[in-house]
Amino acid sequence: MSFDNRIIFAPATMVGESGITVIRLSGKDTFALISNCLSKSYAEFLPADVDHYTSHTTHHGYLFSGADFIDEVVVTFFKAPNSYTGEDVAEISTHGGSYIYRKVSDLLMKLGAFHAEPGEFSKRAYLNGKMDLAQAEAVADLIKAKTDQANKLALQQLTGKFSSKIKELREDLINYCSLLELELDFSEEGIDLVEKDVLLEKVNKLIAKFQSLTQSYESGKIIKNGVNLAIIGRPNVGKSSIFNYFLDENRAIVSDIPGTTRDYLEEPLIMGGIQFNLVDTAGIRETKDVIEKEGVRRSKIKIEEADIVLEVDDVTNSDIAVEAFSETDNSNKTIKVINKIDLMPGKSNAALAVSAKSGEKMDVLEAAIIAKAKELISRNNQSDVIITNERHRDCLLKSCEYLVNAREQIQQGGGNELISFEIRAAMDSISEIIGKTANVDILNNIFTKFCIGK
Ligand SMILES: Nc1nc2c(ncn2[C@@H]2O[C@H](COP(=O)(O)OP(=O)(O)OP(=O)(O)O)[C@@H](O)[C@H]2O)c(=O)[nH]1
Ligand SMILES: [Mg+2]
Repeated sequence: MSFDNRIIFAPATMVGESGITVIRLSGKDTFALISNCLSKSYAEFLPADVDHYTSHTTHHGYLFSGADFIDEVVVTFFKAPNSYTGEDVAEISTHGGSYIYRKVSDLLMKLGAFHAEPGEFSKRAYLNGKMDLAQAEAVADLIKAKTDQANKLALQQLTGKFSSKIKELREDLINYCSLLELELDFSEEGIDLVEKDVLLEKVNKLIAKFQSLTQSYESGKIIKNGVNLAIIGRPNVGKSSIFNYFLDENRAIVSDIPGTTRDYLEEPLIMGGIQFNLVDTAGIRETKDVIEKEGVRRSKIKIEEADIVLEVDDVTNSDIAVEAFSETDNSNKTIKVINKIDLMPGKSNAALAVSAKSGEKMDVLEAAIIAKAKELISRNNQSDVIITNERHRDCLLKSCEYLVNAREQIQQGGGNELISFEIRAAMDSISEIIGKTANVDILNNIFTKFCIGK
């Protein structure tokens, strides 16, 4: 049996105690398979004539494995090509519960269906031309989106706005190649179809467009994956207390013993509609303790990886307090904050002096963090379309390199073959984004990251 003819199935909803579980099947002969186990009668197995059901209709019935009654179900049919995968698709809604799912799964396998691989439904949708590769990737992003912004970007990509932009750029490149190659055919007649000055200007404009799209990834990745916010500082200043305050739970151990946090802790958090990955780190100090030393080393890595660093100090340490108050610098990624202001209320005039214990001014700190995150997101966002996918960014970078080579060729008076070679390579690279030139490895790499059932 060839891969394409296999009937695949997977739960489309979470399996467990719930109202219903939806099990999706896709592939040629899906309807015949269903008719082998769907009965209109509860009392005995009377096969349903599913071949006569019309597409996009829902039918009540009883699922049997031979004489064994499994569950009362509702089945929805989608006939090829008007389905998610472009193949015949059926969705069986059973009662929720893992036992029922196991029984249905055993039955479907007995009837010749196979468990779907992660992302296999979307892969089939792509291979059957129901969506391009960037749109298929957006399906996974949409499922994972945790904020309004991430959701909007995934929807933009899913509905093809991003793909249209890529196709537009690709069309431009195809036109330039065609003209250059056509001119070669007329080289003996000395006909000039492409004015090199005009081409140079067009290539320059394209390079600028590619660069602005590539840069938008800096914003896109933050919107999609969250802002990495690391809380750092010396031992005992209240980093874990601030961490717990924002999470609204006692996630990290807090004690008055310096060096309490050994390894870093990481938790997701949404503030001001922005997703953050909040990291509590070990207090940084010189130490002979091997475990604490390792904690400090890991803290330093987290500082490197952070988009925003919250540098905490203790108000009772007056030297540090003065230094920190004067160095609130909004141009870099650090926000300096003084904690334990409840111990020295006189210092509370400073903008970022807080108390994680009493909650005083913690709202001001939250607002400062959100403002910095917003600034980060808008900083690299000059394009009308935002890249959220590293693979797309890499394809654009590669494509841009070829365009830079093409520009050099034009400037140095290179022949049409050389210029057109570079432009064609640039075109192939951006074509990979929407999957026009994607190979099997690229596809596998993309779809194996999907969840089962999508
Ligand atoms: N008075 C007061 N005490 C605080 C405040 N925040 C934290 N503390 C206390 O300071 C001590 C240290 O707090 P932690 O949150 O464990 O400090 P830390 O920076 O994570 O310390 P390490 O993990 O050892 O680096 C604990 O006794 C806390 O109760 C505050 O705002 N006011
Ligand atoms: Mg700590």
